Amino acid sequence: MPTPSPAHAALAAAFAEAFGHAPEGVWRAPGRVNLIGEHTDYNDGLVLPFALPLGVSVAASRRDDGLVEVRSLQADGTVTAPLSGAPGDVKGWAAYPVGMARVLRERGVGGATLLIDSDLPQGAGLSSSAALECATAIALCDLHGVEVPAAELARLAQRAENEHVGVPSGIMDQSASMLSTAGSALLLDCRTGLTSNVPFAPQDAGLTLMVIDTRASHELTGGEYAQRRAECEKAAEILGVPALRDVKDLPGALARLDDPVLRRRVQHIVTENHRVEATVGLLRAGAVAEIGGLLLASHMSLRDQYEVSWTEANVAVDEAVRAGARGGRMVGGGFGGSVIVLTHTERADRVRDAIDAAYAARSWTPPVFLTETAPSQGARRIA
Ligand code: GAF
Repeated sequence: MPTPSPAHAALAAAFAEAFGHAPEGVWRAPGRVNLIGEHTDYNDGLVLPFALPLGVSVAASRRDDGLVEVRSLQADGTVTAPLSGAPGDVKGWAAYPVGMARVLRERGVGGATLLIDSDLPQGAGLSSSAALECATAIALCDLHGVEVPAAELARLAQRAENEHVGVPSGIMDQSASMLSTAGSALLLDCRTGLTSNVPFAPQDAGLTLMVIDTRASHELTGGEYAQRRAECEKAAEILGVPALRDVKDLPGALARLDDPVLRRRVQHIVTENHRVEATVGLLRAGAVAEIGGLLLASHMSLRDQYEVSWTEANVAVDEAVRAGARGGRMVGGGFGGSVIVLTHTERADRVRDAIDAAYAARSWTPPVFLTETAPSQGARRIA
């Protein structure tokens, strides 16, 4: 059994105070940063995320009365819901853990009392939802002695989000949270489910990967995400392929699409899959600095072709490059959230100052530069 850290001991103590008995354990699942491969997951394509040290912890105890009871240190009130309930009867943040418990019920997993704590910034596009689902999933499975392989738990967590929260998200975030390994990014083929670890240690090459919360809040429930997904499905249907991953002749495909919006979406998805492959090739060759140009190309494609970037992200990336960074891009679903910037470590202060100054000149809420960004381990029991 791992030794509890002070934060986890405090969560266990808060659980005991809230519910009158000690939890049976504490479980934790991380948020993620996607190095490259954006919006490719629901097109059966390639993604390359890594897990952050930041995440969601869950202190929990088993219950056998067909109920799940959830409380969060970041929210008011307690939600108690039947495992047999229907999608939509629980709203807000509680829909994620309750939805997870309901999906797991099909595997013979019962209920629990859960106290949740998160050190992920809210609305920063770093997958706090997936972390919450995955931490809940491993806690419930452990408590009820049900073994489900991690890749399958990721799929069940995706289903919980799709069916019980109503967000048609792909498989990337839950896979990153469940399957990541410290020191590596996770190459995931979203069609086959095959994964491999790609060592990612920019500091060994004198580089820093900055993760910057642009303070423009991100929401997947807004409808734009679902619209992008529908556009991709429509383009694939017109082109007669199972998914845009299968488009091999890009000019030929573009010539067959009359709608300029669909042409732009296809352009992004097809080229983004190639950028993931190129990034993996460079990382495996030990040429970390060279991925900067690919990050930048991804950003421009998400900005101009996929049209999911936002003003603060564009300014942050532009300023970073002007200040000498190797590259950078928006990460996640878009319309708010975080950017990453790859820079030589000796230039990191200059890059940071340039972004801060650009924000100040526009009177924007200052960005937050995350300090804990090392590629970390996926979901696990911690106490
Ligand atoms: C969000 C979704 F949840 C992921 O599945 C993925 O599509 C991502 O946006 C874009 O790459 O994080």
